[in-house]
Amino acid sequence: PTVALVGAPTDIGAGARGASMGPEALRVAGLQAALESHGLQVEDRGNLSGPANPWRPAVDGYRHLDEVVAWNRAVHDAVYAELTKGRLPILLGGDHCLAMGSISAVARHCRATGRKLRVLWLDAHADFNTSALTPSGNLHGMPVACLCGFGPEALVRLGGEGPALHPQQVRQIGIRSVDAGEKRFVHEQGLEVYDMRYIDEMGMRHTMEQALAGLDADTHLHVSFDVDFLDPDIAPGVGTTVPGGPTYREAQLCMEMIADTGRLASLDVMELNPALDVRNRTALLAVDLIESLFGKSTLMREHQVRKST
Ligand code: DIR
Ligand code: MN
Ligand code: MN
Ligand code: MN
Repeated sequence: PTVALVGAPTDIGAGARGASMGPEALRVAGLQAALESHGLQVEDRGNLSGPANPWRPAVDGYRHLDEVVAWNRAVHDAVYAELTKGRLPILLGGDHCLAMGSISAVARHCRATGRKLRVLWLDAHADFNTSALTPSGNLHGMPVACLCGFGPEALVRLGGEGPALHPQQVRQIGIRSVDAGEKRFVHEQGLEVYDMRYIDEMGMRHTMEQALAGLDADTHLHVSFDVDFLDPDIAPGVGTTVPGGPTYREAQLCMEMIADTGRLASLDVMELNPALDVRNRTALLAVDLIESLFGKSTLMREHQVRKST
């Protein structure tokens, strides 16, 4: 299908300013040309707009709730429109709170078309805080909880009636920073988490086999890629670095195994912060990984596939 790029230039849910420049950094890093070089048709829809970041303290456990709602409505509407047209939307973030808008649109599309939905959440963080649990009030730490129904009405109902997701539809990969109350809540809700300890012990190959198990021809696979998933040695350009993330090859294998399923139907690329980057290298790495997600393979594998067909 045709890929549609949708920029959401805001840091409204983050704890550091600068993710608002993420969409442009990904464009400058050559995202569109890279996808086109693999034979994909790409349409850049430009950037959405929304309220400025007032940089205020939390009120009742949320920072900038009204502004976060406004941005997520814009994201929901744009992503839903692309899915309806049969496009494969790529949301260019922007901070990770905007995954509420994109995934609520994806869930609504799946309900309308009778498809199953699986969400892969690639992140250093579980993003499963609530207003009662959050240490920061930053809504980029809460999107998975809100999507599962644990959040304010206006965010839980972005995509219509009821929560967008059941916790059972989510697989989290790369997790290594979870707040104390958040950790208890993750266990209570039964989220399937492949944390860094699991990846260290079992390897990325086994991890991805588990996380991708059970996908069928009827499944819409959504990948929500928080760039802080990656080890900060290779990806310094994010607001909340956590040491001990996947290496370059582990991240590539993760993306390649997702590509091999042939089920990828929508994508978020979030939390890239050019203000903290070094000569746009994190954006360039993100583009490299997105190429793998869309089927760029290693030379040996392409050779083997060609021989066997
Ligand atoms: C922390 C940091 N768990 C919080 N979260 C995220 O503020 O809720 N950083 N998502 O990227
Ligand atoms: Mn569709
Ligand atoms: Mn994160
Ligand atoms: Mn995140």
